[in-house]
Order: sequence, then structure tokens, then C-alpha cells
Amino acid sequence: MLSTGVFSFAFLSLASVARTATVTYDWTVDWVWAAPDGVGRPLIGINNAWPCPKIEATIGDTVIINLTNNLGNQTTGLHFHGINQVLTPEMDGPSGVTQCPLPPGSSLTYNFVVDIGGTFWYHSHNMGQYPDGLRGPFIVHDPNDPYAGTYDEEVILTVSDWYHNESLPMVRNMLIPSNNRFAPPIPDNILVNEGAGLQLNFVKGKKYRFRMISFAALASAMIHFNSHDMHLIMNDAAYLRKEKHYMLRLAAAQRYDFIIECIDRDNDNYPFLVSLDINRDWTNPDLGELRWPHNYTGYLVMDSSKPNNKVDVVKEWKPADDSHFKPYDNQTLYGGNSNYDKLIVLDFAFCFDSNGYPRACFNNITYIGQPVPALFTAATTGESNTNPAIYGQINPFIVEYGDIVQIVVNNRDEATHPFHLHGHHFQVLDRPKSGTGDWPKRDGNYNSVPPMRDTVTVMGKSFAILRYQATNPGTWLFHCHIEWHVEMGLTATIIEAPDRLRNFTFPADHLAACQVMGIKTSGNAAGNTDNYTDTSGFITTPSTSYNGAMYIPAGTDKKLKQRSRFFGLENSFF
Ligand SMILES: *[C@@H]1O[C@H](CO)[C@@H](O)[C@H](O)[C@H]1NC(C)=O
Ligand SMILES: *[C@@H]1O[C@H](CO)[C@@H](O)[C@H](O)[C@H]1NC(C)=O
Ligand SMILES: *[C@@H]1O[C@H](CO)[C@@H](O)[C@H](O)[C@H]1NC(C)=O
Ligand SMILES: *[C@@H]1O[C@H](CO)[C@@H](O)[C@H](O)[C@H]1NC(C)=O
Ligand SMILES: *[C@@H]1O[C@H](CO)[C@@H](O)[C@H](O)[C@H]1NC(C)=O
Ligand SMILES: *[C@@H]1O[C@H](CO)[C@@H](O)[C@H](O)[C@H]1NC(C)=O
Ligand SMILES: *[C@@H]1O[C@H](CO)[C@@H](O)[C@H](O)[C@H]1NC(C)=O
Ligand SMILES: *[C@@H]1O[C@H](CO)[C@@H](O)[C@H](O)[C@H]1NC(C)=O
Ligand SMILES: [Cu+2]
Repeated sequence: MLSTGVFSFAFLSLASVARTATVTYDWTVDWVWAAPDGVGRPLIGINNAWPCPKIEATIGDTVIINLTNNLGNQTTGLHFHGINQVLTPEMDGPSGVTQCPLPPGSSLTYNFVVDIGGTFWYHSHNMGQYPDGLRGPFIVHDPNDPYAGTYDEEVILTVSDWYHNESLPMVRNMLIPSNNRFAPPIPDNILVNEGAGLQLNFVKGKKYRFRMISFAALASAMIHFNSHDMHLIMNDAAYLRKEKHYMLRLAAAQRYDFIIECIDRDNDNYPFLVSLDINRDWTNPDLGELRWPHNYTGYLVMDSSKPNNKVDVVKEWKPADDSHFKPYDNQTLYGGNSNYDKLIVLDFAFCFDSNGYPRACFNNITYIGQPVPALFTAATTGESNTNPAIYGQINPFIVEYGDIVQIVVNNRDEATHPFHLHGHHFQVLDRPKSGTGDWPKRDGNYNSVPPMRDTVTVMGKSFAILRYQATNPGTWLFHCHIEWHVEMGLTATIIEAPDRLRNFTFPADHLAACQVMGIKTSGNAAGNTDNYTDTSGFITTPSTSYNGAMYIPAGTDKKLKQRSRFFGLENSFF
């Protein structure tokens, strides 16, 4: 069943949620053959199956995942998107940041406490790997959910763009000098619940809590239900005051929880439409050259003897403006309108590296992974760990414990981009429309009760103002969640409360993974433990040969590698 692709997540029964203090998963990561949209391809699954299973826990639970890499030819790792990893920064998962890539044949245990409830997801955060399938839902139940009792059943609804090629060759084709317009891979299809043809049981009078998650690598998803409104209660695992909406837009990695009541009408089967938005800016008709190429119709089925032949017609997509959603707790903006401790201004534009390869830059600097992951540098360089220069070209920004941090993203590109922060949810103080230009370098009148998210869409040629309080020591990425742009370097690193990371110790399996990979676990970005400000060995130009997550055993002769690529043997073990 799992490999056929026509797969529906069953309705979840609330009664079946076990209230255990520890939730344990034993997972292998494997190549699996599947055809989610009818086209077969190799996919990365878990325990020899795909779609990947869901993680389910209750607030306060410890989640333990023992992950074994059985891929043979690729490294791996997992990130738990939206889980803030309070006191466990080493469990966040991005390769080269908080851990080394997990090599084939090795195991690594993720062990952390889930502190807030809501709808999350997990995914590989290792070299463009999650679009190959390594992603799944992560649900955290909240015993004090303010909306408990206002719905009868829960439904997970995942949406994603889908590619018939593997990530590695697609990113290789993207990172070439002739791609001087920075074109990303364009999806071949759309998946809902990792397959096609979704039909959900829909019973008169019942209320359903949808947990909608975007697993996308590039595209956003517009959603509309025929004859039924969405009563929105959460965005990105942050409660909202209940609001009625008829269209929503989920950017890559975002989540919406909403309640739909099966209205008492004519015992019909109701279509819903999910449309893939790969336009550069859906609000700008001039940039709609790729308007809605992939539509998906699913059905809420009241009477299974009736045919599902209706379609949901949407004349124009006008999704709700999520920058004006209202947080449930009425939390006002941290610090007050223009009162904050640390300002980080990130001007995003596409750029070229010194070899003429297309890249994405913050402040004219592209992120380049360094020999030593940032958290290891922070943990092993003593007093020097407050010096951003020792971390190498990872766009490091130091913030102190307790700082109220304001991040400004100026998007100089015409397209919209969804930005995600690890380690925190942030308030969205302002997110003006496309064409507004840069932040005017002074604080305006911000939304005094701003919504909280972990991923925000920044409009084309415009900006966004985000704020959070730095009470979570760690090395946290801030990046565009378009996976193809991550591979272009559209990432910054917040080094948070480094004074509290000194002498941080890593679990033995983390260190063992690094050892197998031949990666140093102490010193500055190049592993220099004598002179932290000595930048020799730092990587300052991105490699011209992109190998993605391909496993290259430590010490493999470089020439042999190049020759094997030349002969098209990149999938072999040399
Ligand atoms: C993790 O799983 C691997 C493979 O099944 C096993 O060898 C290892 O002992 C497990 N580790 C832990 C900590 O359970
Ligand atoms: C997928 O691979 C085929 C064959 O190499 C190529 O023609 C096509 O352009 C690729 N698609 C993408 C999105 O890269
Ligand atoms: C998808 O649906 C939208 C809205 O109904 C429509 O504008 C668009 O043309 C559709 N796309 C395709 C490929 O049918
Ligand atoms: C938030 O404010 C609204 C409107 O004033 C009010 O109805 C609601 O009770 C408040 N919620 C909380 C949790 O204080
Ligand atoms: C950006 O950096 C490149 C070199 O990496 C330099 O040539 C260019 O002038 C810089 N642009 C700006 C706007 O600073
Ligand atoms: C941290 O380790 C260094 C040596 O690596 C030692 O001098 C220092 O006392 C340690 N600090 C703490 C707070 O343990
Ligand atoms: C550390 O390296 C920097 C840069 O190479 C050099 O200027 C400095 O003198 C070195 N410090 C020591 C103590 O060797
Ligand atoms: C690894 O193996 C899978 C499954 O056989 C294959 O599809 C893939 O292209 C191989 N190579 C790399 C570098 O992933
Ligand atoms: Cu993420």
C-alpha cells in the first residue's frame, strides 16, 4: 500500500493519543521505489516505506528518534521544523550547523522535549535532500488546547510540489554559469498527502480540524473548499483568534490548522482545490508567467455512492493576508514599537560568485558551509566564540542572551520568498505589499499585536520586520525555505548567547558521525584550535562541482572523484 502512491492518511482518533512521557521511534532511512503521481522514481523513505510516518507526541513528552542511515550512497539527517529545541541546540539537525551529515551505516539519536503544541513537520536538512521524499508530519497535542472540544476529528493534509528527477542532478543543472537568471527546478506535479485522488469522509454535523502542512521545495499552495469556510485557529503551531477565511496560501514549510464544519445541505460530495503557486509573485499579473500550472481536486465525501465529478471553481486567488492574523494570547510586540536590543538587516538579492556561478546573497555575501559546523565552533573556542570572524562565511550574527532581536529582510528580488528561523517563533510586525521597496531604516507604526510564525512570506521588492527574544542559546539558521535557494546560499546563522555555549558537550554518536565523515569538531571554521582568528582553511568560494548529499568517504582521492564524475559514475562508490 505504501508504495502505490494512492495513499490517504486516515482520520485520526483523539482517543488513541497515548499520554506517554517518552515517544520512541526506531528509523532507518532507505531508498524506496514509488510512484506517488503515477510516475515511478527512487524516493527516500523510512523503514523501507514511503510516505514517511508521522511523529505524534504530547506537550512535555520526550521524543527519541534513533536514525540509521541505510542509503548507502548519501548522507542524511533530520530537522524538526518549528520545534524550537530549547536547551537542545545539537538536536536541531541541519548538516554543517548543529551536526555533521550522518554517513551511510551510522546511527544518530535525536532526543528532545516538545514544549509547545501544534502542527509541525520534520525533514532532511542535508544538502537539498528533502524534495527526494524525506519529510513527514509531526503533531504535538496540547492538553490545554483552547480549541479542544470544538471539533470532532483531525485530518492531516500535506501539500507539496513534486519532481520526477532527483534533487542532485536538478541542483547541478541550476548551479551552472549559464543559469544567469537564477532559474530553480520547476515542479512536474502537485501531491496531496503524498499522492493523488484524496477522498475524506465527511459526516453531517461533524467538525473537522485540518492540519495542513506544506512539504514544498519551491511552490506555494493555494487552498479553497467548495461551499465550506475554513475557521483558522493556528498558523505555524501558534494559536490564533478564530477567523473565518475562504482562501489560504501556504508557502513552503508553513502550516495552517483550521476547522471545517460539515454543513447540513444536500448530502453532497464537496470538492476542494489546491493550486500550486509557482509564480514569482501571485499578486502581480506581470509576474504570473507560470500561473497555476498544477491543480489538485480532492473530495469531502458525504455519500460514497455518489460520483465525485464536481470541480471547485476559483476565479481569482485572493488569499487571506496572514500578516494581520491575530495571536490568540494577544501578546503585544516584544520591546515596544521601536525598542529592541539588536537589529539585523538582511538585504537579499541574487548574486554571482567569483567563478560566475549563480548564488543568493544576504548583504552581498552567500552562505558557504565551512569545514567545522557552527555549533562545534561556538562550543570549543572559549571567549573567542563571540567573534563572528571565527565562523567563516556562514553570515554569522551574534546576539546576546535576552536580547530583543529585530530582523529586517529587504527582498530586492521580484519574487516572493518564505523565510524561516530555527530555534524561535517570531512576531511579524510588518510585511508590506510587493513593490514597497526597502525598509526605510526607521521604525514605523508596527502591528502592536502581531501574529507569530516560524516561516513568513516576504513580498517581491519589499520587506518584512520580525522580532523575537533571544532566550535560546544555540546556532540557529535563518533562511529562505525554498530548498533550491538554500542550495544557492540564501542562509544566515544567528549565534545566540555564545557565552552560554562554551564547553557545550556533544553526544558520542554526534562526534562519531563527524569522525567517520572526517570532519573536525573543534576550533574555528577551519578547525584551527591554536589561533581562532587565523582564517586559513576557511572556504570563501563555493565549489564549482555540486555533489549534494552524495556520500564521499573521508580521504577519497580528489582526482578519482573528478574522474568518476567525468565518466558519469557519480552514483557509484568509486
Ligand atoms: C539505533 O538503531 C541501530 C540500528 O537498528 C542500532 O544498532 C543501535 O543500537 C540503536 N541505537 C540506540 C541508541 O538505540
Ligand atoms: C529532468 O531530467 C530530464 C532528463 O535529464 C531533463 O530533460 C529535465 O529538464 C529535468 N527536469 C528538471 C526539472 O530538471
Ligand atoms: C487551476 O485553477 C485555477 C483556478 O481555478 C485556474 O485559474 C487555472 O487555470 C487552473 N490551471 C490549470 C492548469 O487548469
Ligand atoms: C484577546 O483580545 C480579545 C479582543 O479584545 C478578547 O476577546 C480575548 O478574550 C483576548 N484573549 C485573551 C486570551 O486574553
Ligand atoms: C558584491 O561583491 C562582489 C564581490 O564578491 C563585488 O564585486 C561587488 O561590487 C559587490 N557589490 C556590492 C553592491 O557591494
Ligand atoms: C571550559 O573549558 C576550558 C578549557 O577547554 C576551561 O578552561 C574552562 O574552565 C571551562 N569552563 C567552564 C565554565 O567549564
Ligand atoms: C593568528 O592568525 C592571525 C591571522 O593569520 C595573525 O595575524 C596572528 O598574528 C595570529 N596570532 C598568533 C598568536 O599567532
Ligand atoms: C543513490 O542510489 C539511488 C537509489 O538507487 C539512486 O537513485 C541515486 O541516483 C544514487 N546516487 C546518489 C548520488 O544519490
Ligand atoms: Cu526548516
